[in-house]
Amino acid sequence: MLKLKVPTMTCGHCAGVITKAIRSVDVGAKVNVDLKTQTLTIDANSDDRAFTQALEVAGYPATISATQ
Ligand SMILES: [Cu+2]
Repeated sequence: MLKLKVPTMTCGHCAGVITKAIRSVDVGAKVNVDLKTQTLTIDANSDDRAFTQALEVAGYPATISATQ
């Protein structure tokens, strides 16, 4: 499980774009968005960097707050 902090994620539109970006890396990824804490939780088998890179490209730079 990967937990990301995405400071620019502020609304449902952002959440949709971000979810799409994550699924473009791993179509089977389980994505959970918490807008209140601007936190993204990803349950997938792909490389963490692949997700942060996809988010960067989508315009939502993220920082890794936890891996497990
Ligand atoms: Cu938004």
